[in-house]
This record gives sequence, C-alpha cells and structure tokens, in this order.
Amino acid sequence: MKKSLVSALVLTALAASFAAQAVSFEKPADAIKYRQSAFSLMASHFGDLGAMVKGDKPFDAKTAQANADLVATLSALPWAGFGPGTEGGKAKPAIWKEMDKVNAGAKELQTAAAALKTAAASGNLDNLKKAFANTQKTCKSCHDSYKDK
Ligand code: ASC
Repeated sequence: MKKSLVSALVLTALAASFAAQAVSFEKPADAIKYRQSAFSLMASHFGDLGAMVKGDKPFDAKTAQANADLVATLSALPWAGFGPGTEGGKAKPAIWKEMDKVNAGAKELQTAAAALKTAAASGNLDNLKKAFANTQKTCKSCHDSYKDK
C-alpha cells in the first residue's frame, strides 16, 4: 500500500475516534463540572417525573414523556467526565479502581432510562411507575457504592 494511502487511513480512523469521544476537557475541574452538570439536569427531569409518579403533581402524559426523553438522553452524558485523573467532587476514589463495574452500572442506567422513555410514551401511569422505580434503583446502586454523602 502507498504511504499516503496508509496515512490517510490512519487519519480517518483517528478522526472517527475523536468524533466518538464528543468532548474533551482542559483540566480535571472542567470534567468534574461537566459530569455534575449532567447529573444535576438528570435529577431535575427525573425529579419532576418522580413528583408525578408519587402523586405530588398531577400526571400529565406529555410532560412525563418530555422528561423521560431528556433523562434517556442525559443518561449517556456524565461518563465522559470520569476520565483518568479526574478524581474529586462527590465521586469516591473507588470509581477509578473499578471502572468496569462503573461502566456496567452506567449501561444499566441507560437501559433503564430507555425503558422509562418507552413507558412514558405509552401514556400509562402504572407502566411509568414501574419504569421509574427500576431507573431509580440503578441510580441508587451506584450512589451507594461510589458517591460521597
Ligand atoms: C432521584 C435522584 C437521584 C436518585 C436517587 C435514588 O430522584 O435525584 O439521585 O433518585 O435518589 O436513590
């Protein structure tokens, strides 16, 4: 193969991997701020759903769906902010020693959030209640292991 073709292929592969990463941080504090922001937005929209599920707020199917869609989208975001050397905030240092478990937990959340989105789209409050409880379980499981109080 020609050298120029090889380097073009390598550059294309590199560009693809950077695009997949989607975000990078200049300093650890920026990564911490990013993940905390993503969690905070998730808590706002999940909390609004929770109020409906608990009956603290009237159930409105459209609002529930908008919140569930956002939770599903947001659930993909915080993980990019847990790169090497970004210890701090409320994150326990164990995270960086057990990244496989953390990633598995992140996947469980995203799977539960996708099901939450489907349940909200059904417009059925009982479906939503079940999916909400399942999603909340995945939040709690990681918080219990990896989040400082
Ligand atoms: C929420 C929220 C969380 C989780 C967690 C589950 O509504 O904001 O962080 O549920 O409390 O235990």
